[in-house]
Amino acid sequence: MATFNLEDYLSSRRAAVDRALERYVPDQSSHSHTVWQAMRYGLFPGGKRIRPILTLAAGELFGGSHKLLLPFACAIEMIHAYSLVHDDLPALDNDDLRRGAPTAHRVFGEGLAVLAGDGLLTEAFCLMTSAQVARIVSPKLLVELIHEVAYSAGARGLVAGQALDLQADEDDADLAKVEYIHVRKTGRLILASVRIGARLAGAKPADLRRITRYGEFLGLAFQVGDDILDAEPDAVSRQGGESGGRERRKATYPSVIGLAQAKERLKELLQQAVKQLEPFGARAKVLNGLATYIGTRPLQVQATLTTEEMQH
Ligand code: GRG
Repeated sequence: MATFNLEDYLSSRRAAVDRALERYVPDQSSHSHTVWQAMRYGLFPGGKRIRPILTLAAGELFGGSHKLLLPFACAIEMIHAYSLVHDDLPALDNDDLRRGAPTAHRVFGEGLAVLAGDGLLTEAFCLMTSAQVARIVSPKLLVELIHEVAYSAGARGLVAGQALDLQADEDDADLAKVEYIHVRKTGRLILASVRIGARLAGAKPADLRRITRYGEFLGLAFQVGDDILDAEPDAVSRQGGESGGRERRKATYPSVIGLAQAKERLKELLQQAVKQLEPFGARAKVLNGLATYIGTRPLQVQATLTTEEMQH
């Protein structure tokens, strides 16, 4: 049997996501819609594409096809891209750089950056409700999935987390509050990415519960890892060098429990995530590998960290 190579998997799925995004958010320059250029600027070149890859990986585990999974995977990535474009705005993080390039508002101006974010968010819902999706997903499931995405992205998820983060100050930030913010700001969309893939592919209730717990641990781990990277900007280089506004972000794991404890917590969360996958055995190698991938940079360990190592 061929050995599984996570890097190969990631690059093939990234390419599939990029090809699909090119179709879903085409270059509309013939219509001279500057807003489409600004939307595409927020989407291409992408970052890690971790959320759509999670949707594909969770769906593949239960036999879902890319035809079924890609529209939702890409819609979630479009929502993620919108959140970054808006987060970089002067009113929020006021960042000049994103992924090593000038932020959207630096290139297109603030007004168009706001509209590009709005466009990406609403186009995501156009995509999920498109005729091509409605042909292959039952109406009941479709409504439930769209509700889940909206719930995760909206004022009970991403938007709530971001608002609380904006208001948090160092003096009243404790662990419970930080976790509350992280679960919403970052965790909910990652959880939705995993669950939507599994649900589209018809995962049974017991399996969906396991996948849900995996997604919850992974989503929180992702943000704890991001906090650690922020606290150690020199130790592991952040691609892109964005940093503006980060001084203002006080509600982080390292700021409330210290860097060493934050790393311990990250390890625990990843162990818990991986543990949920045990009943799936080797079939879950991709989701296992993705947990390793997410934990690797912040923990400064090699990409060869094995599932067993994470469990001990
Ligand atoms: C504006 C509603 C609204 C929300 C903004 C995205 C966000 C919420 C804030 C950005 C700052 C931050 C620390 C977000 C947490 C989520 C996070 C780590 C985003 C970066 O995700 P990656 O690493 O980015 O997947 P790439 O570049 O790989 O796509």
